[in-house]
Amino acid sequence: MHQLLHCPSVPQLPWQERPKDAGDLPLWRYESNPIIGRNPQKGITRIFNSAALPWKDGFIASVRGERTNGVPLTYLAHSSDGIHWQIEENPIVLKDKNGNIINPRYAYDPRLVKVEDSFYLIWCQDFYGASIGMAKTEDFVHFEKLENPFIPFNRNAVLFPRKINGMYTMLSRPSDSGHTPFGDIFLSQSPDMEFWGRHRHVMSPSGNWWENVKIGSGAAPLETDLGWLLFYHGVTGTCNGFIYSIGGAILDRDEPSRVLHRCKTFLLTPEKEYEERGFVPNVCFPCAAIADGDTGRIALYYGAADSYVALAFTTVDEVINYILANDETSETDREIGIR
Ligand code: BMA
Repeated sequence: MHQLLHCPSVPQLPWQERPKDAGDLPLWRYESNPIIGRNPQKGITRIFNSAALPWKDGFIASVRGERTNGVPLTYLAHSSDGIHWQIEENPIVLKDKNGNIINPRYAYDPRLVKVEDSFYLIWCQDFYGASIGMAKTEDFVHFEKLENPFIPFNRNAVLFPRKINGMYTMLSRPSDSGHTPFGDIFLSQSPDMEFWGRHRHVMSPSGNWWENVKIGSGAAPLETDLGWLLFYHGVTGTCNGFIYSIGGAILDRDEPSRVLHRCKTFLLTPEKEYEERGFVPNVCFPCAAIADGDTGRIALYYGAADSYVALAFTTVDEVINYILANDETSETDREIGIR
């Protein structure tokens, strides 16, 4: 049996047993998906690509709210069961160290990660071009905007939930200014969450067709006995545009730029109406995986068709066994990633 490490109990984790007709893949969908539908609140037309964490007796989420003027901003949302969400009326307000409000012009694909005793919000924002923005909070009331970790263009940043070899560690995906037709996952480290360096290559798109155009980190990695379990998105191109599926890999615990195992098939691909049809069709975009240290259950939150939030389930044992049974790494996966 594979185990989660350093993982708290989350008895309130949403859960449904695997249905008999779930097929071969290790993730199965929540039967009442999507959990956040269209026009969820005044001024917001769609919520998708959003991240959740356990908070007090329930959950808190940073959600991507696509507003009626077309500009995405990040909102907080609250839930007691991880399924039904109350979205705050106004977007998150960020302040710099001196207390000045410093809100981004746009903010999308937020991730939320607890590292030590603080919560970090990470998103894509304008920094004279799309790049990564970061803020820190202890109470979800006051958010301190941190220095931007990277120069443009960059997207899909997630933090590891603890320091590795004494360093804060982040995955990200350097990109271009548009709908980037390439992209590898890289790793960077920082002693203080301000200065980022010691960059390493982690993984590139593989030769497998479902992820042959670009890849990007999805959920913050979960620590297991075998390594860091990473859910990521893998993209392929068709005559009708990109298709986003969910992939899985296991990174070395002490040297996470080394990919130890990588699944050659997707773990989930668009096939339900809410995934295939929407503002951008055929998108499953994972942003958060919440695990329960007691049972090994995992709830994965993903954006569907740039229109909805959906939920899928697995267990640490089931998903790792599936990745191992379909393991295929390349030389650039296995190496440390420095040239
Ligand atoms: C990516 C990001 C995501 C989006 C995806 C599919 O480039 O912009 O926010 O879900 O495209 O449209």
